Amino acid sequence: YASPGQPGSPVTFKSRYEHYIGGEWVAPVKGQYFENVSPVTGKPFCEVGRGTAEDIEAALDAAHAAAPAWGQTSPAERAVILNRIADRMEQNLEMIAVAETWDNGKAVRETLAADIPLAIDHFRYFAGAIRAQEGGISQINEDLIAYHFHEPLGVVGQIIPWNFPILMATWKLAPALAAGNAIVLKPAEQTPASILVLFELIGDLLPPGVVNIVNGFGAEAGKPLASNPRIRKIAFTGETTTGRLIMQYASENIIPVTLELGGKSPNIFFEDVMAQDDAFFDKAKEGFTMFALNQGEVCTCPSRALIQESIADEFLDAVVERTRLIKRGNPLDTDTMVGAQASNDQFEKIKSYLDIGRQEGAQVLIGGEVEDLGGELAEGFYIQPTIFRGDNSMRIFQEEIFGPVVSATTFTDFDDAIRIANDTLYGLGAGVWSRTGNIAYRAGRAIQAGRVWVNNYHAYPAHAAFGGYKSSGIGRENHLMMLDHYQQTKNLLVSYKESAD
Ligand code: TXE
Repeated sequence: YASPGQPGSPVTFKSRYEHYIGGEWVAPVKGQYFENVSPVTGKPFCEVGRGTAEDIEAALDAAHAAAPAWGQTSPAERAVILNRIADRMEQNLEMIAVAETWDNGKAVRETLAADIPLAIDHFRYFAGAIRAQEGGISQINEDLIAYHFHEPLGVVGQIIPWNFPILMATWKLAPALAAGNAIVLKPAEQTPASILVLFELIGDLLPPGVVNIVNGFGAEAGKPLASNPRIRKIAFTGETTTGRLIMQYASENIIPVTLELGGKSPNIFFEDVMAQDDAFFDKAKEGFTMFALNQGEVCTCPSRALIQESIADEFLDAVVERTRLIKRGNPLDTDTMVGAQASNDQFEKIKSYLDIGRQEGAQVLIGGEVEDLGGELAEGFYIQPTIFRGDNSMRIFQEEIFGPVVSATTFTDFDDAIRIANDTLYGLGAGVWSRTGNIAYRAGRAIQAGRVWVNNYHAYPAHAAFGGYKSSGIGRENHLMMLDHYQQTKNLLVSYKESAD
C-alpha cells in the first residue's frame, strides 16, 4: 500500500483532529493539540486535541444526555445498529487497516487479516448476544416470585492502550453498547488517530452522545475520566501500575472496574512435540514464533518459552531457523510480518531490555539489535525478533518487555514446568504444546492464567472469555459474560398472595 495521502492509498488523514463529542467534532476547551507520530517513519503526520478535565466534562454531559433514551432502546434495535457498524467497517476494511497500520506501526497483513476482521466480528457477536440474553425468574414459593432484569449501568468510562487501538476499543465498545450504556472513551496518546478515522466512518450510525471520544494524556484526560463521579464503571487496559491507580480512583466513587493489565506469558513445549518433517512440530514452531506477532506488543505475548530439557538444543535450533524467516520491512507491504514498535518510548524500553538481557548473562540466539531498514523508514522504530536463552530469575523473564523478544529456558519434568510457569506476578495467557491430551489438559488446568492456549496460540474469538489471574487484571473481556460487566441486576420480589397470613 502507498503511504496515507499518497496516490492509491485508501486513507488520507486530516492534518488536525478534534474530540468527538455528542456526535460533533469539537475543539479542545483549552485549544491545545499534540503531535501524532507514525512509527513507520518516525515522523509526525497529524495533530490531535489534547484533552483536559473540561473536555471530559463536556463528553460526560453529552453521554448523560444520550444515556436514558439509548438505555431504553430494545435489544433488537441496538443489535441492528451494531450490525450496521460491522457492515460499514467491512466495506471499508482496507481504509481502516491502513489507518491503523500508519498510526500504530503494525503490519498491514495483520490489520487486514486479524485486527479489523476481529473488531467487525466483535460487533456482530454482541449484536447476537444481547438478543439472546434472558433475565431470570425464581419461584421462592407458590406466592413469592423473584424477577431478575438486566439494566444498563448508564454512563461508563473506557481507557484503552496503543497496541491494538481499534480492536481494544471494540472489545470495550461493543459489549457496553449492546448492554445499553453511553460511553466516554479515551484512546492512548500514542495512537489517537485511527479510532477517529473509524468514527468519521461510523459515527452517524449511533445516536449523538452515545459514544464520545476525548484524546489526551493519562494524567490530563485519563485521570479526570477514571476518577469522575459521573461514571458508573471504568474499564481499563494498560500497564499494571496504572491499573492500580485506576482502582484507587474507582474506590472513591464505589464503581466497578475491569482491568486488563500486563503479562509474562509462558509457552510450554513438552518433549513429545519434537519430530522431523512433521506437521504438528511445524505447528509448534509457529506457536513459538508468535512471540514476534504484533512486534511483541501484546499483553499475552508468549514472552517466556519453557522447553523440556531433553529436546532443548534441537528445538531451539529449529525455532531460530524459523525466526530467521520472519519477514521484516515496511509495515505497508502485505508480506511484512513484523513492523514497527508503536512509539519511540516503547522502542527505547525494548532496547534497554536487550542490554539488560546481555548484562544478566543471557545468551542471544538470534536478533538482539535494532533493525535499520534505511530510506524513509530509517527513523522508524524497528527491532529484530530476538531469542534469549537464560533462566527464569532474570529480569528479562520477569518484567514485561512488550517487544519481539522471547526469553527461553528449560524444565526437567511436568512439575518443574508448572513451577516455572507460575513463578511470575502475572497470569494473563499461557501456551501448552503436547501431543498427549492428558499432559496438555493437566498443564492447562495447573497454570495460573485466565487463558491457556493448548496446541495453538494468539487466537481471540469473540466468544471465548479473556482476562487475567493475579496482577494481570480483574474481570473478563469477550464472551457473553462480558455483558455482566456492563449491566446491573434489578430484582423485583413480588408477592402474589391475596392476604397477610
Ligand atoms: O501504559 P499506560 P503505557 C504495558 C507495556 C508497556 C507499558 C507502558 O509493558 O510497555 O505498559 O505503556 C492511560 N489515569 N502495557 O505507558 O500508562 C494512557 O493515557 C487514567 C500493557 O502506554 O498504562 C493510555 O490511554 N489513565 C498493555 C492507557 O492509560 C491513564 C497495553 C495505557 O497507558 C493514567 C499497554 C492515569 N493516571 C501497555 N495514566 C496491555 N495490557 O495490553 C495513563 N493512562
